[in-house]
Amino acid sequence: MISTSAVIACIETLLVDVPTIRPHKLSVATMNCQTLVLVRVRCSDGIEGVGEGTTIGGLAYGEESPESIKTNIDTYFAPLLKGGDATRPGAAMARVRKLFQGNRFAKCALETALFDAQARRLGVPLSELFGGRLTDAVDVAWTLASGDTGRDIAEAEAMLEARRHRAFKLKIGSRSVADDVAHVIEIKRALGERGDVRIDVNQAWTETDAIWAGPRLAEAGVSLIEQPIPATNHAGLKRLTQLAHVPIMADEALRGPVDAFALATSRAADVFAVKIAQSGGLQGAAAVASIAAAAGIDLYGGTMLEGAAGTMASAQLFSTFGSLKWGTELFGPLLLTEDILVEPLKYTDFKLHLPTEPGLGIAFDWARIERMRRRAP
Ligand code: MUC
Ligand code: MG
Repeated sequence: MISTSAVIACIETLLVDVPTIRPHKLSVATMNCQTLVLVRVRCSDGIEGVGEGTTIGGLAYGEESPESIKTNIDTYFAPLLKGGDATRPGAAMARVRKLFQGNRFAKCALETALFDAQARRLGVPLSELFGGRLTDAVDVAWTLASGDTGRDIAEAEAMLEARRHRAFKLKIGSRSVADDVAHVIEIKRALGERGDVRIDVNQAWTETDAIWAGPRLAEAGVSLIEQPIPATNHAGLKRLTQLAHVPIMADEALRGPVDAFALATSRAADVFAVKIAQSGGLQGAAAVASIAAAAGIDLYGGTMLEGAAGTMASAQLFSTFGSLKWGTELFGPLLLTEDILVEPLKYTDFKLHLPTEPGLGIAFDWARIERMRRRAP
């Protein structure tokens, strides 16, 4: 019997700035720090839920910043939901979506916290509210993004040795196409069959850049090309997909079910990088996955380099997908110098292991988070 007696008592948002273990270079930004946006929902029955709405490089990657996520939850979403039924996260989010446009990351953070609380209330892992998990562990790729070929090779070797990762995504797009392709080929040559090498261009190429690079990357054994050209150029993505040199993955072009439907209808990608934040939350990401499955498009479990909360929320959902052919990149917490959990997430044998405890299944070290959180100026 579902309890109907709990109401949402309080919604708190926190910004937590955490340095990265090394500079993380994308074509759009170099990250030396990640700002986690945590949402804490407290309910009248004493149950709490936590969500995360983290993005990359302030406003460099998307149209929401950590500060806008916090402000819009505090100013608009929280007052709407306070005092409402905590046992119906779907209904609460339907109200939010009806009244407020956009803000997918903010909605994802809030939705995750509400579902985490409800799953804890019911005593089941979050995955069980989304159809039930098919697996207790998901494959995890690592991103090589130091900007230095030798350092990237050494980093990949260390990951293989530690049995932590064997799939590597290389961030390129900030140098000339020829230099970037040479960098990728050198890394793939060094790793050989021991490492699966993929690239993420973060929209930096023109279509002709991508046409030039495709056969060279195929020849070198690169397995996947992620978002080579601007997100809005669906027709170009489709043309590159049809060239069929290396499978093409949509990332920034995929901002939820509507984009997924459009991309699937025109078969503009071979693979979808499904992200809970980009999809506007867990329900949106589940819909993206269903559209991909219906269209015969492969799935990859993406990240916005979230900390433990967003990473585990993603893992809980991805564990329910019928097929996750390209694994995930849920390594966000490993890129950070500080942990915010009582017990860190478990990464072994190239996988992230899912807990079996209720909700997200993780315990936050609130005293530590309180010390680390950003204070108002
Ligand atoms: C992206 O574009 O995929 C995911 C992994 C990583 O290194 O960057 C992110 C964003
Ligand atoms: Mg990407």
